[in-house]
Amino acid sequence: HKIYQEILAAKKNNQKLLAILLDPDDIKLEILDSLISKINKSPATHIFVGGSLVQTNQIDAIIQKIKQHCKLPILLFPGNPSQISKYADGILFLNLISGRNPEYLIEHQVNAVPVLEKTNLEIISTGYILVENGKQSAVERISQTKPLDRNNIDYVSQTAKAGEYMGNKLIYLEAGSGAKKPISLEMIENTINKINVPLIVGGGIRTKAGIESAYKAGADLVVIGTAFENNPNFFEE
Ligand code: 1GP
Repeated sequence: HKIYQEILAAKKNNQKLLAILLDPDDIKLEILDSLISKINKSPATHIFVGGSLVQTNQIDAIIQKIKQHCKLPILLFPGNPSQISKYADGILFLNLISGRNPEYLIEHQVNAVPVLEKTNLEIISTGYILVENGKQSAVERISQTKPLDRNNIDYVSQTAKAGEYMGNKLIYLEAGSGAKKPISLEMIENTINKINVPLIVGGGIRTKAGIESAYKAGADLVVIGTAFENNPNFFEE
């Protein structure tokens, strides 16, 4: 349980974590080397690999290549069991607890077991909460679930707490990739005050100031996908 223990230790020491999310569909293998060198120069502490709908069969190749040149832990962030790669270090074993679709609450998870048994991945149970952000997200479309109301912050933190009670080791507040509005600071504060497990926040965070304010509000780990994808110099500027 090395990766999770490190996340817990960071939380204890008030050391903030940053994940760069790479969507295998958007990555060309030819530019991966230059992306990896940007990641190595960035403040990132983790790499997440995945997306709601990954169509490529390049996940293994992409992860193997990252492993060769980068020491950061690689966590799968899968939309379904076909996105599991034994070459990663661990997997966010997601439960879409904002939704009411049994496929994303238990069915995919059951189907993932025989795949996971052929790997040594560290499995980290993660309560995944999709919050409405002003436009429909890929998660909403693919999972056929409704996001939670961004104005009902008590219901969001109540959902997070239920996830913790059910055994989730991490809670992930997700506005959706490319969200118009990121998770509000008030929602982050309200949630972190309620839960004891580390809190991941992502979706629609486009600036360094946005990252800093999410940390100040209580996020333990911030995820940056689109901003880095659109501009690999994001962390240098
Ligand atoms: C999406 O939370 C992640 O699952 C990251 O979102 O692409 O908007 O950074 P962005």
